[in-house]
Amino acid sequence: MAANASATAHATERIAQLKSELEQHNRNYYVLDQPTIADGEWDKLFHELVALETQYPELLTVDSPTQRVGGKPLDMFAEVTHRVPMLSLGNAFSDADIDNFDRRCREGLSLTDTMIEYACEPKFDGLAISLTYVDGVFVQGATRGDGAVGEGVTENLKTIKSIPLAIKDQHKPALLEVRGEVIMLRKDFDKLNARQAARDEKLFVNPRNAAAGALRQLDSKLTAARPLTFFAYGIGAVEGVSVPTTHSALMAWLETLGFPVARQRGVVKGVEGLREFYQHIGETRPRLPYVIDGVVYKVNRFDQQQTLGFVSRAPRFAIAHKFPAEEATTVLLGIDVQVGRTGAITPVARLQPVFVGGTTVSNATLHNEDEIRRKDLRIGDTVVVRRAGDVIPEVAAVIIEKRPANAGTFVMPTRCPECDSAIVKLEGEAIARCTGGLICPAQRKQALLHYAERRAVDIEGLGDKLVEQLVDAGVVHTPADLYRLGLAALSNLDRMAEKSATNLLAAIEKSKHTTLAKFLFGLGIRHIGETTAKDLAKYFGNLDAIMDANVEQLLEVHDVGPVVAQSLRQFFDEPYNREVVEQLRACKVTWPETETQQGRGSQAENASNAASGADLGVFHGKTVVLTGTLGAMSRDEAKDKLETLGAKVAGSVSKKTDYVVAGAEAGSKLDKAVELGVAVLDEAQFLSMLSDK
Ligand code: D41
Repeated sequence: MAANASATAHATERIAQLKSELEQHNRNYYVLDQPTIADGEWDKLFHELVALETQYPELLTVDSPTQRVGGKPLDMFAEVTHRVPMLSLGNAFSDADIDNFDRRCREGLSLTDTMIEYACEPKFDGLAISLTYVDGVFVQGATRGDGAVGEGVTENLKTIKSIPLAIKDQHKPALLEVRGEVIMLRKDFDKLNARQAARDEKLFVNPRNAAAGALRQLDSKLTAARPLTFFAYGIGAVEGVSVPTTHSALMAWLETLGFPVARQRGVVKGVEGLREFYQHIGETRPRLPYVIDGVVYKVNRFDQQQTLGFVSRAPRFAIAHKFPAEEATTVLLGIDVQVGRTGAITPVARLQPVFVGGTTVSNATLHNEDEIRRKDLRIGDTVVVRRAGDVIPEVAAVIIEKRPANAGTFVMPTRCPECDSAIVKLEGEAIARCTGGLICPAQRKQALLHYAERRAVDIEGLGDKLVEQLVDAGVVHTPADLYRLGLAALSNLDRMAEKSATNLLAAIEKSKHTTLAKFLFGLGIRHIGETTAKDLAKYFGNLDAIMDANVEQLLEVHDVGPVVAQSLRQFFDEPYNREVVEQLRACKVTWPETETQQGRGSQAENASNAASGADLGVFHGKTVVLTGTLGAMSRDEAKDKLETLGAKVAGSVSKKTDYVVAGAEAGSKLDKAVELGVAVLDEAQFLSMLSDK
């Protein structure tokens, strides 16, 4: 027994030593950016610790570095009420806004001649969180949520190596809440996207989205696989320790406790000082290791902060000074057109590659012909390209003075660049379309992707890169060809491992069992969205009845108007389309069918909904929230448009929101959307969805 006790004592000591060494190395690497040990050495120490903790499970503690790897997946995040609410920050966009801020602060503090001392720091573009330490040990982490209640993401936060699991101090406070932002460093973001690309998976638009997605995983092992970083900017509740009396001293103190804080901090006096700081950070911004969207100014002295207090949820003593959307000038090399699933032709600017807003931009959408005319774009022009946060790059303006004498005008092609079919523009429509239908390879690719969508027959793993290869290699022309694929054909493709090929074939096989509504939706008939497909399936019960119905019969269906009925008729009158349907049936794509309900008088229940029925599109039946300023239309116009399309326009973002349309200077609703994982559309995406019904 004595030998046992001494072995345990020895293990206890060694575990403590390993924990402290490993956490110090973590800090050196992730916080100080100065690694002092080779990766292999670190692994050795780590595995020694794992072995000891396995042998002596009673010695395992929550603050052990072995607890950073992610644990069991959760069913949902718990609600966490913040002990001290997490406030929001007001925004300033101009010098005048800053003058006003400083004046209000001076008035609030009755200082007429003295300059206020401000602490200045970068504004990280990430997700605000709160970390709770009890007796120096990290016990709970939560998102900001609405400021009062957030989501418990403790397990996910533990995987972030720059977040200390235990406070590095002799006098550990009984309670300390540390507030800050979770972000992804640019280099980690680039690596992550390179990995996504290599796996043929979707790329993240920006570090903020990548970080938000990672933090919202219910399975912390998935968070652990994404490289996140944390920076502290404040505190919440504190007990059992006296805190410094200024913000700058607080930051220095947090740093000694082991928390990462921004290096680019400053203490300045008066508006002039604020302006200089803003200018300086603005200049260094492109070289910073992280994305920032502005700077934050805080009255440095806590007693003065207290005097100033709050207006609603925002402190009077602090403000975020936002940077304008990043802009760069480049040359418009040409204008190509892109063909969408329904043949919509979108002009795309080909640009001399330019680094702006965190990425290299070589294309920008031009929406439609009218937009090009409105902006007076000529090929060869020097243009201003703008990219703010998440949004698709856009051509903001032309620098007319730099226009070369031989600048060319854009002429909408009359034939599709992909299939040479005629391009037509109907009266009153802004969008020109390729008339090639499924003969057009571009439309065919989109049609295949649409057929494979989750809301359609759902073929998991059939993404755009794969479809591109399959169509270009001439292996797949129609959805039916998917069911004729074998291992041999797939293994000839780039980057297709046998395992993924087998998985894909299994997913294709599985998709053979579907429903009539999903199948019908999957055919990608113009104007036939998910809801209309369901209504048609319910009304007619079987496919033949739908294919053979005349316009009058189709008009009997709930929400089907003349445009939808015409579109269905046109589709099924095309022998090629019928042929594809027959091939799919021959490939044993099946669904439960019922006898036709036609004429059984099921219309009564639908009568009240028999709106125009035309133009059913992506927004039909969806809940949409508008925020920020749109360039192309007023908010009321956008609301009208959406409502005409059958969407509900709501005033606040919740889990039930389908889309948030974020215009310029979108604020807390956008934050909320990101927090809840609601799809966010920028103006360009919104406009393109409005026109591509
Ligand atoms: O870097 C940031 N995003 C940042 C956010 C920062 N440097 N300081 C901040 N300070 C505050 C107060 C003054 C209210 C403590 C903040 C935020 N708040 C904040 N982040 C998200 C909402 C509020």
